[in-house]
Amino acid sequence: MRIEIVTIFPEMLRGFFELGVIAQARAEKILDIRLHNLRDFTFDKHRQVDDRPYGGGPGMVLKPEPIFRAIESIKSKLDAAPKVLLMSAQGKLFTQSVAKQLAQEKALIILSGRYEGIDERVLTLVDDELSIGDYVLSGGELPAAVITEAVARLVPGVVGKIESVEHDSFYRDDLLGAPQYTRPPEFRGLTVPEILLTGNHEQIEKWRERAALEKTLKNRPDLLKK
Ligand code: 4G0
Repeated sequence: MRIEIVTIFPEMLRGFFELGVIAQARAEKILDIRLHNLRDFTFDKHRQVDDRPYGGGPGMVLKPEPIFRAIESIKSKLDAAPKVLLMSAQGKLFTQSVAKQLAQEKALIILSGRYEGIDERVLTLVDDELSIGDYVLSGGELPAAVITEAVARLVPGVVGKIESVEHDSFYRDDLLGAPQYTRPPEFRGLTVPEILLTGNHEQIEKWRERAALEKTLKNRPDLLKK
């Protein structure tokens, strides 16, 4: 899968994609992630990506021209038509189910917006405006990284065994994962539930189901109502 990210701060993201499962998948050519500096698509002396808002008001607004040029340039080098996503605090909520849909695409272009604003005409290029949750950040760079990782993990071969993806919380979207323990059996007076030490897999499975239900009730009662 190809993922093209357009941002004014590519350096915020470079290191993130050079570590862990994403870096491994890039080295194996399963993922082709490319960062583009929006300033490279300006042609004026000051490489200006933003300008004052029409109608007045504080802050600066991202200009349409560099964004149009960036997206047109990227598209011209792709074999398949990409889905174009805009990271925005005003977008549709990004969930695991959206990640699964996006993981079916051959190519994505992710445009990282800025808090102050973006010229609305850019939306004519955008298939979906996405938000990773109800909070505001200065820019869409971290949301772009979040979406890239969540989608990339679902691309076959990126996460070692498919089991490691399927056993995650949210593999089932109605129940959180059961608590996990490792050695030692007692640490600073804190013990591991006896049942897990017995090797009785039938009883262990029952315990895990109940424990998962209790955790879901405590942390995410909204999931149980569904
Ligand atoms: C507001 C995404 C903020 C509007 C981006 C961009 C949080 C998120 C921003 C835009 C962000 C999130 C209209 C492009 C940039 N903050 N929750 N800041 N537009 O996903």
